[in-house]
Amino acid sequence: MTNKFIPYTPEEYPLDAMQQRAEWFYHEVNGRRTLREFSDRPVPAALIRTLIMSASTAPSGAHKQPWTFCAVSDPKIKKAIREAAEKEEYENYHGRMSEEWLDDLRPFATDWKKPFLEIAPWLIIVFKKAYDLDQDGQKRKNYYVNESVGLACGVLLTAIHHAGLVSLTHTPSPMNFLQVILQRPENERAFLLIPVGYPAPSAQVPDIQRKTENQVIQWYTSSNSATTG
Ligand code: IYR
Repeated sequence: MTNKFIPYTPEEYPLDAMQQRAEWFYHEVNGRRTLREFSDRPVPAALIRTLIMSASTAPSGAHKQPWTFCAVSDPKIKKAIREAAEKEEYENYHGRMSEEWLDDLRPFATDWKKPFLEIAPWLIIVFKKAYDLDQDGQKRKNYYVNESVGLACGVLLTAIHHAGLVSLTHTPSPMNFLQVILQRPENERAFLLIPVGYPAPSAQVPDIQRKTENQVIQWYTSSNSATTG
């Protein structure tokens, strides 16, 4: 199928305005923190819809958008998810995780108990789709599914923070129970579970530092690259 091409002219800013916008954005995203203590204060579904639609703008392999976002506020479903997640996490913390892994997690004070799965007003469960089914029920392959869904989740977390809410990137493992509880079709696999809401009034976060630019950027410019040949 050939696609029609249309013009695309993004807004261009003078360089100083561009630098300022970049710095504002850095300041904003640098203020995002993963939170484990949520308030039960309600969040309107309309807001969740808009945040998810932002996530769904992410680039994806061959523009297949290989994702489904399940937005759960039903207390019965949240309870079922909590119970199933805690069952798996209990096993993780009592033998399935290595000592090194448990040591690495100690600063974050996590354990097998996941009360936030019932307290947060919304759970967004992101599913990846290895393939889609066309009208005739034939499998249509998706591409770079992990990369695509990972990008969409990054946009989602950024949109949640931009709106003034908090989230937790939760990875109960294994996650098959989510497919069962939410009755998802065979082509969908749970990717991330993201509680969303307001922070609990007393919420605290671990005092962590982010890596510096020297630790995360390697420059290869004409003034510093080693030349070959
Ligand atoms: N899935 C477990 C363990 C866990 C693993 C990592 I890596 C974290 O950054 C945090 C927790 C849990 O959710 O507790």
